[in-house]
Amino acid sequence: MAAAAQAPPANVVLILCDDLGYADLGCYGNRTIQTPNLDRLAAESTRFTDFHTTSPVCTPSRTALITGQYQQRFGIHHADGPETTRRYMLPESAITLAEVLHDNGYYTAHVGKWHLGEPPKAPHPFDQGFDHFFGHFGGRPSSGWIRYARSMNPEMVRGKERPVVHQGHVTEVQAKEALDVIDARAGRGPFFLNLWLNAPHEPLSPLDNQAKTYPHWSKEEQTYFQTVTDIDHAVGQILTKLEEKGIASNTLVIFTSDNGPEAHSFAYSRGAAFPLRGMKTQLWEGGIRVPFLMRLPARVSAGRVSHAVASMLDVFPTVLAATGAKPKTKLDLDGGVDLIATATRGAKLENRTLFFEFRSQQRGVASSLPIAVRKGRWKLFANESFEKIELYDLDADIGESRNVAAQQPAVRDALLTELKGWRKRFPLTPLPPAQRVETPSLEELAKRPYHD
Ligand SMILES: [Ca+2]
Repeated sequence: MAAAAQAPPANVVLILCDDLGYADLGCYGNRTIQTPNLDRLAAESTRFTDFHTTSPVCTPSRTALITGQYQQRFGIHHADGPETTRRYMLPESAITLAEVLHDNGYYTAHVGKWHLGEPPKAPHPFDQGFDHFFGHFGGRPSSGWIRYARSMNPEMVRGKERPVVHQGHVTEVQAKEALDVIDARAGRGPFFLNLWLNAPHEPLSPLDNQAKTYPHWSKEEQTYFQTVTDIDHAVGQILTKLEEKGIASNTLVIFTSDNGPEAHSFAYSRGAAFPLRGMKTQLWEGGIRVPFLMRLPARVSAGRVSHAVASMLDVFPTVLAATGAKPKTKLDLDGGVDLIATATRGAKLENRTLFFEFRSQQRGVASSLPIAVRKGRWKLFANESFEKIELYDLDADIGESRNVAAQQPAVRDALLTELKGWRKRFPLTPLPPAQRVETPSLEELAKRPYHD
């Protein structure tokens, strides 16, 4: 105990991918995409097989990660984006993980995609507890404007400066900044590096080496697979850097994704979620169950596979437990648990209840029912009036293909009662007004202020 008390607080490197599918990594069963560094990380980590985001799209899922609270508290129901007609932002009143760590003496850096609202209308990451910002505010690199987004030579914003074009692929650019942060901060007190990679979200660009790595696949598949392999390369560089700096043994590394894979009708998106049903924008498992690796040598079991029913809501309390950071005021978290204690004990958390909601339609993609509840092996879906009900037994039917609501009335009614209780706590709120915003010209964008 004395040694533990003297150990410096753990650093935190949190790597969040964008739209990375449940089955996109070798360590999650993909037999094509090469991810040797992530497979090694998995062998040194506890690997979760049943980890869920709170939403099948970016902004709500990221909100839950950074606040430990359901996104419904902030009225966030969909991805923020000027061209999706509705705007969402994380208000300054939210207490973020970065704020708590900052208050406990951590240097806090955000690198990569933010997507919690675009300044100046939304709070800047500096107002959400970060000391350092390098990335893009919208859903895609460059500005939030889809027309100008690109993954090669992307524009990035540093602090409150205007965006600047950086040479190279967006993953390389973001990884380089992450390495620079580690170089600058290692040995100077604890740090929190929040690396939210844009990849493998669109826009994807064909990459130089893809045909060599994946010779027998279509151009679209090659592009997507190489994009994931490049994420793997970036993670390998970061792990090596932690070792070189002598801080790997005292750094919590988390690797996950914000939601399931994009529909294959989108350009180069070829993500996989097998054996799960569904994808991004759907509440079937493929939209919300994602890879989750957690490494903290000496405190997290290496090589363990955890089947715990885990959630993005758990990240906040897990990081607090790993770092010993204490919030200034009592936090009002939404049922998240410390996964280090859980993973180490091997508990399955079968009695906890997780809730999911996604009410928007995506063009060309089927919709699941809009609200769902998960408890142990069971998952129940409902529509907003609770007239349509589906119940799936995930232990027997991981592909959610057989609705057993009629065969399991007791389970159905118990979960329906829980779902109604949650709905009462987080009432159905109207979506923000739809806006049609004209895409500005590049000249107009160049004049756009990035700070007040
Ligand atoms: Ca996403």
